[in-house]
Amino acid sequence: MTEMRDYKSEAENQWCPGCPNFGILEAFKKALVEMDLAPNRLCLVSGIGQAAKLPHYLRCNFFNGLHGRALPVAVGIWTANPRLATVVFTGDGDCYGEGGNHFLHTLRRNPNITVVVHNNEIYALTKGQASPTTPEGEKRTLQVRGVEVPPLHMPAVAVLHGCTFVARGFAGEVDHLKDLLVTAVKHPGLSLVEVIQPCITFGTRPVKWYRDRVRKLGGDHDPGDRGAALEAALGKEDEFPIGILYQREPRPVFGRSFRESVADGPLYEAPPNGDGVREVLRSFRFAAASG
Ligand SMILES: Cc1ncc(C[n+]2csc(CCOP(=O)(O)OP(=O)(O)O)c2C)c(N)n1
Ligand SMILES: [Mg+2]
Repeated sequence: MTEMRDYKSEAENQWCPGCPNFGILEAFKKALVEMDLAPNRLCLVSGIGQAAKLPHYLRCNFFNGLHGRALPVAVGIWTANPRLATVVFTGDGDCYGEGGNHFLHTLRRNPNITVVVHNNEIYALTKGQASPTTPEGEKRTLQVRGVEVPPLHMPAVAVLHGCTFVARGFAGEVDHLKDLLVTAVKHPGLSLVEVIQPCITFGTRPVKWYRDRVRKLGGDHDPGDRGAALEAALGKEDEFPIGILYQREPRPVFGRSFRESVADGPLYEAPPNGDGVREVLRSFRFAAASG
């Protein structure tokens, strides 16, 4: 049985005391215990930012790479070993700004990974510049006259472009978020969980402001209805629907033709193909000799 202490990390936590990121970490730990997922069956991936520090605080496999580049690394890890549960922890800047191009193409590819986006509507690590989710008009350290462009609604983009599981959680609703994370990790194919994570140091609105405006989606919301999902994903200025926004039957995952012909499980288990390698090396020799 997996227990929370299996994941106990020695790293000193660098988040501000009281940061809602702790709620996300707590929800994920609870999800891991509920799924009975041992640390050696999990691989976390992140880029740069406060959100991207989350893998430091769990004792398990992880890869902490460059800003905005978590997704291609995660796709590579999952491709090499599809038996690992691969989960990305990323920020609104990391995933939708610097990594926005990777996000779009990951939607198309549909790898079996889970992407958790801590949305605090700013670049928090670098002290509060506007991110792609900062509300229009908001004054920020660089946008001193207010943000001039409208925010990106990536969960809506995900609904439109092939993601078959899209959810929104709130860092202040730990058990609700835990349930979303469990369902997301178990979902075959790409799953996106965007988490409202107010920044208590550089944010303009307190946690309570968000708490008063989150609304749990109820039985009247059909996650299979794309129109309803889009409406929930876009939300309203003063209301943030949380829960499973969109869920439909899984679709084929990236690299399936490779998997069918070469290796079903991890690459290290694939039988060595000596003849194939020799043939490739011979073709290089031939190319070098004739070039
Ligand atoms: C290529 C590159 N550009 C910019 C930076 C500086 N930088 C580090 S973190 C960050 C923003 C992080 O914002 P977000 O992903 O929303 O995470 P948060 O800190 O808000 O959790 C930026 C711009 C960097 N490290 N690398
Ligand atoms: Mg951020």
